[in-house]
Amino acid sequence: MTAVDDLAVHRGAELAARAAAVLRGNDTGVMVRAAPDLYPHQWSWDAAFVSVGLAHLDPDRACAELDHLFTGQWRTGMLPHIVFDPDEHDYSPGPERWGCAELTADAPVVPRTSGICQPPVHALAVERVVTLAGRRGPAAAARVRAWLPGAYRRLLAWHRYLVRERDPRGTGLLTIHHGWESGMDNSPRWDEPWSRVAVDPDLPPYRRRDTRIVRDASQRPTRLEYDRYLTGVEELRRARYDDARISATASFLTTDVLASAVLAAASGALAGIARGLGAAEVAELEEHAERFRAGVAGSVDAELGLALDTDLRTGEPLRVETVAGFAPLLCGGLGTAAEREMVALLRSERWTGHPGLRHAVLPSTSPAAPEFRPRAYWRGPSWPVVTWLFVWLLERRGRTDVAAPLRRALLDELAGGSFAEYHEPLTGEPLGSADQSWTAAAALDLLLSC
Ligand code: 2M8
Repeated sequence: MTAVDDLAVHRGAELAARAAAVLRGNDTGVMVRAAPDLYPHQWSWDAAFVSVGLAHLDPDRACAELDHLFTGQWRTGMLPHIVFDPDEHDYSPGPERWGCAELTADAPVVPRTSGICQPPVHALAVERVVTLAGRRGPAAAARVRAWLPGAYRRLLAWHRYLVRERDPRGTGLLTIHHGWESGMDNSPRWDEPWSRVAVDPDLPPYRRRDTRIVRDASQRPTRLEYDRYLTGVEELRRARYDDARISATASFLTTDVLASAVLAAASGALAGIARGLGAAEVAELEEHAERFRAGVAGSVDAELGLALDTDLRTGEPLRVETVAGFAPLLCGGLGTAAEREMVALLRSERWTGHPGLRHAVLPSTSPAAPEFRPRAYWRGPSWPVVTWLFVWLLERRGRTDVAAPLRRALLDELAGGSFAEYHEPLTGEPLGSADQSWTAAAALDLLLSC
């Protein structure tokens, strides 16, 4: 090992130690907050990512994190996008605003939860927790193996909910009821459908926490955007969170290619877990994986070369160049030539090859697109967790050739050690919340899994 290698190893160890300290610092004892101040509760896909980070430190704590999320699971099988910390009252929209337990018997009374969901990365996380526990020795592996059957039943109910309620016609594409369900809150993917949502004239007043914590308003959604998001929540309340009623009445209703690709990959992971447990649902889960892979592959737009969401209220594709368009790379399903073209696009000047980028990671919107805004929430900045998801699932599919440069660039982006929620992609400036839990989890996984 040369002196330079030595230094790199030392810096990597230091960064991993700081990432571990972030997860410990955000741990309330029962859940890891998504971020220390901005997001003081447990978010669904954050918890899955966090469990992978935790599995590097303490696999039992990783399982407990997922178990806590499972306590919020609805009777329908839905995993809600937020499980609220009962001791934290200053977050909007909070549990009273969602009013789930008051409006439907499907929601748990304890803990309080939101009434929507997020991309189903959980089975992928569990697959990884099992692998990482295996590396920590026979005792840790045995404890996680003992935990696995219970987690499997929860995940099966979650996947069956998505397939049954969010793709009732078997198209291989998930429907979402609110932009927040995509996890990419005010991505320009959703501008068109939100533009048709008239703000409820009787919208109850609200006090935002985000703009008090992130003082630079340009980094957060605008007042009008937030009014529309909360109008969307009011509509879901009026439908009493009933999926069929929402499909019939909600103003915002779209497909989500990224969540669909995640479901395809996660169904493959869950089928593997089922096989290992000798469970009866292997064929069912493999069929889900196949159906959603095909749905995602079938959404690729010939002109843009990206997979597109569809506005289900107009039937029109949402023609915006966002990172979600690379969804087929997460789950496969394109033919060899089509995948080659998509990888070439990813490496091109419209994306990671853009000459202005500080790091060749994935920005949330193409820097060459008219919608690109480098500081605005989900409209241009790069989210470390998103690039990590691509690295992880590309490697899982054996595409290490595509993952390797992303992995290197992401480690460079993370080297500053602020564990920022997102970065200005042209300067690398950390933005949003510092010490974001899923960013720390990404750093731990990248540093400790090579
Ligand atoms: C962001 O979402 C919340 C609302 O749910 C927000 O904007 O206030 C998104 O980035 C979402 O994907 C993430 O799960 C959440 C917590 O990190 O923050």
